[in-house]
Amino acid sequence: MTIVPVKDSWKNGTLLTRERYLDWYRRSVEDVEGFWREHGRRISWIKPYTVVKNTSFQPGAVSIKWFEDGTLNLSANCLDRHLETRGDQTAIIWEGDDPEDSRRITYRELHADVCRMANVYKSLGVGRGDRISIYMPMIPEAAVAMLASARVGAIHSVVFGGFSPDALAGRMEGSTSKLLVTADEGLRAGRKVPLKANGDRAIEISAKAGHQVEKVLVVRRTGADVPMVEGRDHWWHEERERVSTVSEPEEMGAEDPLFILYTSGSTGKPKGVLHTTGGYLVWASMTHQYVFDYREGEVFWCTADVGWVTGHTYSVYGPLANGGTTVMFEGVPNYPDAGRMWEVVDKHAVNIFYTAPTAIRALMGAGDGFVARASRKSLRLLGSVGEPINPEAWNWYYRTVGEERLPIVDTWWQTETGGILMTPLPGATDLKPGSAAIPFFSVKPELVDGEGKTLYGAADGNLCITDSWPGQMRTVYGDHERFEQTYFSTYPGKYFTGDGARRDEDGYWWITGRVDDVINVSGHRMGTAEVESALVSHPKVSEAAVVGYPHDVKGQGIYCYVTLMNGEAPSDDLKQELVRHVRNEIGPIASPDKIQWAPGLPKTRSGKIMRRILRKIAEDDFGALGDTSTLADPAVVDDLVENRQNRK
Ligand code: 6R9
Repeated sequence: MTIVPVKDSWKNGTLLTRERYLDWYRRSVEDVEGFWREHGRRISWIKPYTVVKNTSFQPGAVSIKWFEDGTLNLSANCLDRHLETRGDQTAIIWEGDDPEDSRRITYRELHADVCRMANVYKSLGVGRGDRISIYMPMIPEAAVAMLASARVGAIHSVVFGGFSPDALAGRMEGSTSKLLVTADEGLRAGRKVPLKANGDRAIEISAKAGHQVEKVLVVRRTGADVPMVEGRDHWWHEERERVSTVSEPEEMGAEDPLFILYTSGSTGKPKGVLHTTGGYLVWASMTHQYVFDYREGEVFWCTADVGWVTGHTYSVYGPLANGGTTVMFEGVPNYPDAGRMWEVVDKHAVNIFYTAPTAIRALMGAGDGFVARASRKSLRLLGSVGEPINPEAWNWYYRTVGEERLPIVDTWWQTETGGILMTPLPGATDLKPGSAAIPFFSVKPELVDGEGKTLYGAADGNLCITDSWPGQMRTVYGDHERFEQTYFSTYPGKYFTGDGARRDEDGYWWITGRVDDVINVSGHRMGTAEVESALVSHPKVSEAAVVGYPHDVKGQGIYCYVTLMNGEAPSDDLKQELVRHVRNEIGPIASPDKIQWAPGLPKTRSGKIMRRILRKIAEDDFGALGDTSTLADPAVVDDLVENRQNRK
């Protein structure tokens, strides 16, 4: 296996040398409180904390609190405290979908707009503790809406603009949002996305389910003529003129909720992951600085949409907390063509570029010519996140994009973890393609086998984390029991990540992928249960089972086994109708890649679908179906295998 040793140029001027990492890591686990008592001060507190850590992973008593008696305001940390030293520095570089469209916003301007939006929120009757759903394109106003929410002490729930009205409705109901912030339309690859219309529809759906969203704030993006409901809907550009640019930030407790972000799990509806203010911000700012070795004045570009946790922590909060310059990109990697990313890198002199393997694979497929068209000379560091990166994609990223001069940080983390937990550190770690390398400060990973027995040395197993870190989620919004059940009951006393991992003989960590019923499609988490419930909500479908299968670009594709109602005839038209149906129910990211008609599904005698077998069939791995003797009707497997083979 190849190892890329740390280059001298990566060590040059780095904050974390190998010695310092080892020294700090040791202290961060041996004297957790002392370590964070010191590093918690990197952000500004209104009232300093005296208590650092108060956490328990014990089943029945899971409770996570960091810096609990401190008070602060997150937007003041990201804005106000920078005004004196860097008011005129660019905070956000916005790059529109159209290559002609871009904007630079200084800290002073961003601060003024956030204050205005905070004042608009207040005028709409929204404040401390209220929930705000944000359904926006990647425009600066999305960040403004988030920061303004934090400023008034509200709790935001950002919903990815690619989600359907149904999905948005479920999230607005789940969080009982009072306000929806949206735009007239979004713009992606030249195509318009009817955000306001979707929002209207979602509000109707929620109202039927008994939840009334009271107000809608609409940002004008494309200028489309969208209907406005008198008394309920307000234009941001009009309200903005009526309010002042002064807004006192609310003094919040460290453990006051900051945001809810819905994410897919192995069962049931998406969970509202809740993050609070103090610990999250410390973690966001600390990881952003050290993992990316972020240096004063650098331009940082995380390509993630703010609809995902990566967009929260590394497009908005981490870089702004550190007084950095962050790029927000509205478009997609292959529009107008596959050279767009590298063009943007040159255009805005990007120093750090952080993206997902799925994008890397797609661009790799488009050929090296697009990369060569740009100089990329500003780049100093590359990052990867969202799914395991295969060695081929890693090597292309390293050789072709980075010309073997840039380190790659392959960062492993989750919505639940708030920020990066495992990663190489550019000036300290030799790189192994595909390995997330080593744990960040205070992160204590552990491998356990199926019975929960701890594995030592080089081993393969289920990845747990045995103690808390400041950025950890605090609860599932409104359902603490589900929080304990999902993360702390499988291996009592440990946080179970849902991922499998391997630790090699050098102590490097390799994430092998989800071991639960979550699939990772283009770096986005999708619960197989969600897609199944969308499929069975179609009148012609009686049953469905969904599994992931290897996909060249997306990492995993969505493979659906569908049993039709008695008397319904399978057809290609019906397959297309089902694809459309799932897109309407959830959104385009949940589009089934393959549908296979299944006269029956392999089930145990107790009625449990044996997904293990379905995964093997989807992977064309018929030799490894394993024991089918516990099935209620082993013959269904033969049927499925035969259908699968005939399809070719
Ligand atoms: C940040 C984010 C989390 C799941 C996680 C894992 C996978 C993320 C990874 C990775 C291998 C990496 N994942 N980063 N797998 N290597 N560097 O992606 O959050 O959307 O919640 O997904 O993504 O399976 O459990 P989220």
